[in-house]
Amino acid sequence: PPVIRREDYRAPDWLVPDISLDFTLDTDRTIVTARLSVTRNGAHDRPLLLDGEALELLSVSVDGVPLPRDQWPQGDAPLSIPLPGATHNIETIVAISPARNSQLMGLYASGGLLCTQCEAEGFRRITYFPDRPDVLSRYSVRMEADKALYPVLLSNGDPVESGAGDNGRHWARWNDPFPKPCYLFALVAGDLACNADSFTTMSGRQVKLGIWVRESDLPRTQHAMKALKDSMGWDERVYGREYDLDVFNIVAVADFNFGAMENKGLNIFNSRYILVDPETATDLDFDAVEGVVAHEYFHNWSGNRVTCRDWFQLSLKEGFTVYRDQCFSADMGSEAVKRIEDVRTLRAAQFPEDAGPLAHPIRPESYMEISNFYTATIYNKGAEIIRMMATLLGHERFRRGTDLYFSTHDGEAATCEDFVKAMEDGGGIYLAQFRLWYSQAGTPRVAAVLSHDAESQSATLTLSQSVPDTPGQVNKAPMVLPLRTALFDRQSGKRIEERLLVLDGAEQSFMFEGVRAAPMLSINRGFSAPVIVDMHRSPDELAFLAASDDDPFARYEAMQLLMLGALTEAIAGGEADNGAVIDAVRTALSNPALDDAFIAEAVRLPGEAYVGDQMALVDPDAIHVAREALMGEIGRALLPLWREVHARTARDAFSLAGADKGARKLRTVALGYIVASGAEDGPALAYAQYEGAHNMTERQGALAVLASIDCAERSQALADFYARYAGDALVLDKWFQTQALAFHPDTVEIVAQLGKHPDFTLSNPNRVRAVYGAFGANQWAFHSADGAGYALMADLILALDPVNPQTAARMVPPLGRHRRFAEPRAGRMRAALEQILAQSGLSKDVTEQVSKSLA
Ligand code: B3K
Ligand code: ZN
Repeated sequence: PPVIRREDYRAPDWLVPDISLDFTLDTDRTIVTARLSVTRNGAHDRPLLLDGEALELLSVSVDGVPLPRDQWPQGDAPLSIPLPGATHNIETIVAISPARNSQLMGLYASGGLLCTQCEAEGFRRITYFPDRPDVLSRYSVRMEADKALYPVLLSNGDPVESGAGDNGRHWARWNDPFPKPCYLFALVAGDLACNADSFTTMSGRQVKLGIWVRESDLPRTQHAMKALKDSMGWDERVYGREYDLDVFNIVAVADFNFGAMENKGLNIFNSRYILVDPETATDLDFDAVEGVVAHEYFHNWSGNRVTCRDWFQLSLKEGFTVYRDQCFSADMGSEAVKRIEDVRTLRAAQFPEDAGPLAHPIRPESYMEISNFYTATIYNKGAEIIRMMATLLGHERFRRGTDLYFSTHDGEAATCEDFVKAMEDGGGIYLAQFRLWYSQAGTPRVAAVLSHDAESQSATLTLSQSVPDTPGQVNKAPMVLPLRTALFDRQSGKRIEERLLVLDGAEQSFMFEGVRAAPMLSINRGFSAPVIVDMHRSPDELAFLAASDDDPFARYEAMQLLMLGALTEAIAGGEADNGAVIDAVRTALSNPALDDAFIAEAVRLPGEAYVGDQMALVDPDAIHVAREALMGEIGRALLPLWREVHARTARDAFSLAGADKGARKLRTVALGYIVASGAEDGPALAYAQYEGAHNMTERQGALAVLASIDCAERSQALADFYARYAGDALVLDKWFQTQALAFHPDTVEIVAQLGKHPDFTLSNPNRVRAVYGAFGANQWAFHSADGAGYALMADLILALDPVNPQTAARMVPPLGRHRRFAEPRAGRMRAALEQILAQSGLSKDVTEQVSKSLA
């Protein structure tokens, strides 16, 4: 496939200030008439180029004159029209088939609905158009459909007119006054019920809010509605951003490639990020709904009002919007726990990406298929880059920067450079070197050495940084790393000083005065920079920080390091000091000053994949054995305490209050330790939690614990769960996912069977992710030494590619980590990749991911 390069960007030759779209909707054959007013952009004599894909062209005319057929494009080639004047009117009529659109890009059918997904390049599957984000148009949309099948007709902007037609058909017209790129176009037609509400903006305007779902799902939309209203208020308070249309609609659909989509005034959501209630959704699901609703809403400013010039700038809207939704969720719940969760996600998804063959900077230089760049790097590392600017600037100056960014670029398609410039001009800071974060890939490593001089009563912290080589990038320059750092007195345990150190050279020393005795170091507090810190700290020191550091993230981090130390030692065959870990866990469990949610985070062992990331070469079996052993030991050593915690965290009734959510989280962690201890009543206790649960958090938590052990209760609970929730796709996803994530010795075989289950389908991305996405994240099972896991994944990718290439390509990265594993695994992973690449007719999505993974 051809490679698109950032340096090749050229402003569009033709602009399209206005477009009117007319849809005659039908699931098998929809007719789309598009009328474009086009204007020449600058002095040139190049033709108008309109992208199109999988379109059946029925007619095209220029200023009312039909274009001769010999000038029509072949296949998916663009429609090229030479034009003499400065402005022209183009009309095209095409036919498309929503029912046969299994890629879920463009206009497609999902559970009786017709809906769209256009980002990044799906609009070209609806009509001929310059499908690039820097062409902004005012849209006027008319839809006509069978009234019985599609009683509700929605599009962007405001509804303007509707009426009845012949033969049981009806129509509606919508106008969007805000010029927008075509990736923000949306349309929905279907039999939908509405949770209607309203919001009064800060200037006193009434906005009609609607969440549209199947009638039977209405009771599950309350949390999303609350999240929407909370987000609208938060963006006014924190960023001064007010909503700008009279209506804001959200539609939930079952088949969706991504989480959700921020189409102007008409967000379309994967139903899993809208539909929650305590019986069918976990607390994590509730939090995800809140976070994704906020994320899409926040895009109205960071993404829609100010959009991206080209797709290389994707992190401009995604990194910033993730940062915004992270801060929102922190404000709505526990800031400390939210930060821990976000860092865990970054380390689980982004650090491995940055260390592997698919590493790319947050502003990539090239791509074959842009869909492959909706990555943890663009999103989550992108958010960390914004967070660092906010840290360097402080709250007020950061706000001045964002105000300037929004006011300068409102209505424009902007670049990452525009954002950084606004931070400089508005915030009064010089970010020249900081810009390296946009161009250099790889996770920087910081080595820290702390020394103390008794005579001068000073401590010196020497920091050095290195940025690893990544594909196409070697010998990188030092970056700007804001490291929140504190020193603690060893005797009193008191904090001596906290400072924001900015490491911007290869090596620098920082002096602390008035330090009487050799202090303890707490560094990268709050995870102020997305880096890996290497330094030696004794188990004693870590135990102190785990118990007493006044930065909650640093406390969590010290605990993780303590546990990692014990695990690494055991994996290397040494005698680990598990006593220190056990003491630290006991201390955390018995500290009345800590809330349950934080305790649950602190006492959980690092995941197997994260342990693997610390090793030169990953040994999945040794990691699994060591981690299970440590978990068993902690379980046994503190068994009475775990039982007490498990009993103490039981609740008679359900509530979403933070304390109750924390209790539920800790309860299942405690259950895991009790079962790991080998206590005879472990499985029965787990089954009792499973059966007695009045909410999905505890029920699925118990199911997950049971899924990893061989016992009668395991099959009993799985069978019960399946029967209990038959017909509820979102809950059934949990049934699939829990088994694919389990530490059962037969997981590979179980996953193979799940892939043949009657409820498994390649046409629903949630289901594919529940089985194979989860399986790829299950290090021990996926990397089974015989290569059976790799073969299973390769077969899935090959089967899925012709159906849904975007989702197929997302399954490739776990196979690409072969450099991290020894033989025979490494060779077997490469063999699986080669087997995929040998397939003829492979999509460019999968081709790009596989060929880069093999390079
Ligand atoms: N902007 C969408 C991305 C969907 C594109 C999928 N290829 C979701 C989001 O980040 O809000
Ligand atoms: Zn987004």
